[in-house]
Amino acid sequence: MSARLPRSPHLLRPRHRDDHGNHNDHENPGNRNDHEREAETAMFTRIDHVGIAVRDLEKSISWYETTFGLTVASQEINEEQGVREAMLFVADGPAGSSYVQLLEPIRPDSPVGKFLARNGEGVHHIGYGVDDVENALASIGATGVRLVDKRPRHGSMGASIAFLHPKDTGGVLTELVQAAKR
Ligand code: CMX
Ligand code: CO
Repeated sequence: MSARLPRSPHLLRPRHRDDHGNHNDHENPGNRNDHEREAETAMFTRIDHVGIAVRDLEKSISWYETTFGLTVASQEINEEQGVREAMLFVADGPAGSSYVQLLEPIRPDSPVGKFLARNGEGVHHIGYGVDDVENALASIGATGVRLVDKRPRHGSMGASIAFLHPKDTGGVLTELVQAAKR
């Protein structure tokens, strides 16, 4: 089905690696290296966060603080998403910061409530950083991947977010995150 739709150069661009897992530059001799070209063309700029479903937010925050020494960057309730949540800072990178997002459902019929009932606690989704979430949605949608959100919604720390359907992304609920301007 997706073969008939316009294809995004972002999604189809192959990554060249040699047998040792290193990038090679055979197709681009004497030119810029793969990392430089990827930085210009890749849709994802970083892993923004890993979302984890938890039953008791305070208990989980304490465990992450005590065990891994992480600190809470923000804590909020997102009524629309049906969660109480905390972002725990992991690291800064050139394209922005990375976090662990702990998610406790505020309603059993919410996405995280249903996930917990079915699977118990664990990894719920991956959030990737993008420069422009509307452009990313248009480009990904054109490949035939179902968009849970056709328009961006309000996410943690003022970000604009949108989800892709896990049934079209290899079973991994995938979130696009355009961080708030600093
Ligand atoms: N990861 C992988 N698969 C998932 C999933 C997840 N997190 N959540 C649901 N699924 C799968 C289920 O296992 C189920 O598969 P089967 O049909 O094979 O059994 C299927 O998707 C349908 O599951 P469901 O529980 O009936 O859920 P719904 O169809 O009602 O909703 C989805 C699924 C993805 C549309 C919904 O979870 C959603 O809208 N998610 C995006 C919003 C969200 O997750 N918000 C919370 C986080 C907020 C934040 O990060 O800020
Ligand atoms: Co998230």
